[in-house]
Amino acid sequence: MKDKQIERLIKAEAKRQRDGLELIPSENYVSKDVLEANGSIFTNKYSEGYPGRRYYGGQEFTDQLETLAIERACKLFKCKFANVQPHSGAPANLAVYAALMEPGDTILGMDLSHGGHLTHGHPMTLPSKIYNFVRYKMKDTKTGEIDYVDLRRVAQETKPKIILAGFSAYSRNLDYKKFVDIAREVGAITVADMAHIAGLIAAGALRNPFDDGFDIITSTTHKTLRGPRGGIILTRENEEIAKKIDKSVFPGIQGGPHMHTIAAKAVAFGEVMIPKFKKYAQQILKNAKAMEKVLHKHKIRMIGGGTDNHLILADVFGSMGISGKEAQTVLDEVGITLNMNVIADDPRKPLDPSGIRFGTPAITTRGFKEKDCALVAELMLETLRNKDNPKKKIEIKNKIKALARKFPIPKSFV
Ligand code: DSN
Repeated sequence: MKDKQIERLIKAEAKRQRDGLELIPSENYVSKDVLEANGSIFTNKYSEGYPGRRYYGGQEFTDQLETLAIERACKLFKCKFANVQPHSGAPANLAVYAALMEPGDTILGMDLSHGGHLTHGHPMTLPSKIYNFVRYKMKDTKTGEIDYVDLRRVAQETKPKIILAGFSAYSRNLDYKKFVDIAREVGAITVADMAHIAGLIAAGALRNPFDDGFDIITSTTHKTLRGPRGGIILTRENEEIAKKIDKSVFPGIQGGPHMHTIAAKAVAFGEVMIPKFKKYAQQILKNAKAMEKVLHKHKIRMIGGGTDNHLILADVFGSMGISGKEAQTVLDEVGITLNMNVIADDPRKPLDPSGIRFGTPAITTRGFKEKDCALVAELMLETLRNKDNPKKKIEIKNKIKALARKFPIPKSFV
C-alpha cells in the first residue's frame, strides 16, 4: 500500500485482532473470500434501483450479482423476498418503519434496558422522534422470560402498527408464536430484528421467526452471519409489503447501493450454506453454555439467568462491586475485548453501567471449544478479582496471549 500511514494502522489492527480474544458478541472474523469481494471493483459502480430497473447503464453484472445475493438470502431464511441493499442494521430498521408507518404511529418493542436495541426507539435516535415507541419487558430477570401478558395488554391498549421482536443484549429464546398471536389480535405487522442471531437461525441452530409466521426479519450481515458490515430485510411472503420496503430503502432513505458489499454478502450467504457452518453455529451455542457454567459456579448474576444463544449479560457491579466500564477497561488491559452494557432497570448510568456483555461467535471462528471457553471465563473472573494487582494482570495477559496464539485466526480468514 502506498499510503504508509493507513497501512501502519491496518497492520496494527490486524495484530490487535490476532493477539487478543474478541468477546464482543456482535463481532466476528470474515473469510478471505468475503474480504476479497468486499474490496472488489464493484465499489466503482453506481446502481440506483433494483435488478432490471436501474437508473444508470452498465448494470449487466451488478444485476446478476444482486439477484444472486437475493436468491441466496431467500433460500437461507426460507422467505420469498429479500432486500440486500441496506447499508447496515440501523437503516434497515428505519426503512421498515418508514415503509409501514406514518409519522406518529405506534410501534411496540422491547425495553432498551431489557435487551432492546438503540434503533428500537432510544430517545436520542431519529425514529424515536418520528414514531411513538411503546415497550414490553422481561417478566423476571432470573429467567429472562418476556412478560407476554403485559405485552398483550400494551398491544391492545396502544394498537401498534408494528410489533418488534429482537434485541442486542438478550440471551434467551423468544416465543415467536406468542408475538404473532398477539399481533394478529391487534392487526399489527410482526418484525424480528435478528441482527445478533441471524447466522444461528440460518444454520438451523435457533428457531426461525418465519416458521412461526413473522412477516419481516431485519438483520445486519456482519455478526453471526460472518459477512461484511451491512444489512438485509427479508419478507416472508407478502409481496405488497416487500414492494413497500424496496421503495423505502431506495429511493426512500438510501441512494446507490454498495455493490461491493452486496458481493461480499452473497459470498457470506454462500458460506453459510456449507454444512461446516452448521457445526460452527452449534459450537457457538455450546461455547456460550460452557462460559455460563463457569459464571454459575462463581455465583455471578447473569441477566436472564444464563444463555440460550451466543451471549451472556453479567451483572458485574451487583456480583463483584465492579462497574461495567471498569470491567471493560481492566479486561482490555489483559487482551480480552468485550463491552460494558446496561442491565435490566440498571441503577447505574449507561456510560458506566452495571453489566458486561460478551459472547462466543468470534472465538468460535478461531476454533475454541467448550473447555477453552471455560478457561477464558475463568481468566476473565480472575482478572476482575485481581484488578488492582498489576503483577497478576501481567501473568494473565501472558496466558491470554498464549491462548490466542494456540488458536490463530484460520488461514482462510487472514
Ligand atoms: N453495535 C451492535 C451490537 O453490538 O449489538 C448493534 O448495534
